[in-house]
Amino acid sequence: MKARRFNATVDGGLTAEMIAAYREDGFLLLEGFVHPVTCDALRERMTALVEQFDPESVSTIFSTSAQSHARDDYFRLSGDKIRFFFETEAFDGEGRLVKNKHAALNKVGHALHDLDPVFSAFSHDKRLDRVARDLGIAEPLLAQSMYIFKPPHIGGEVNCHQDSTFLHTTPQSCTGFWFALEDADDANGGLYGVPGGHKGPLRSRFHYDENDDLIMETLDETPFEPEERHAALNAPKGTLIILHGAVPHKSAPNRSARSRHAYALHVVDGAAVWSSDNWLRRGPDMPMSGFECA
Ligand SMILES: O=C(O)CCC(=O)C(=O)O
Repeated sequence: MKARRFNATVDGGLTAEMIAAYREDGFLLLEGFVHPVTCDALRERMTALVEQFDPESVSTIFSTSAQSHARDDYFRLSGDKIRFFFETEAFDGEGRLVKNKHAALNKVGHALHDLDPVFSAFSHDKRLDRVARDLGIAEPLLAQSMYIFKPPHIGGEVNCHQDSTFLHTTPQSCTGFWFALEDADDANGGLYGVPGGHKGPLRSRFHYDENDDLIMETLDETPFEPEERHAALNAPKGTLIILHGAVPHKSAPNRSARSRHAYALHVVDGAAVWSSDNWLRRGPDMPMSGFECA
């Protein structure tokens, strides 16, 4: 199944045709939204951050299953930090890294957009504000950022999900802004989405329960659409893919020799009510910012 695609406008604004496609499909592919030089600058910045990161500093967290509590905490407390997460296939049976750290990471999250000057400058962008408002988000707020590596050979699959499962508001408002920093296609673990799937129900919510444990609560038993309803969202470098929070999407494992770096921002509407039991927590000194205020 083929996905519709558009060329980004110069000022980032959305045409009536783009808005109609988004409303119908639940996603929107805008080719050429990010200049290739900017993609390279973000990749270089991440290379420098990974260079400064010492895997030994988290080796106890990732090395043994006995440390699963520490691993959970490392994730739970990452909402307002820059933390590094490895691919599961990056370790051998003894818990030792089998790859160079640059080729072993799954992602970095979840507050690059606040804490790193280069990612902050990229994320706080008038053009993105315009896009969000054109989509009807009254008060766009940046909830989280992720740099996703999908490294060669061991890049893990991302199972089919809806982003409002993880970042929930009432009414639902989560919207993903996913930037291809390299070509992403069906050979190196590109995205797939279900056209029109955002019109279906939200299947689950990932949130804290009354014991402060993270749980995946089923809201609706409707299964996700079968394989043949998933369109490949092939994205040349520089493409912005906007994902409605209810659209089922996934990405394949990367068994190819090419990496598939991407940067994703997830936005919620400040006019909606943030669910206080969401997994993502930020300190009182770090309120969410909009696209325009760095
Ligand atoms: O980059 C990927 O492989 C998955 C990204 C994704 O699912 C998301 O940003 O919501």
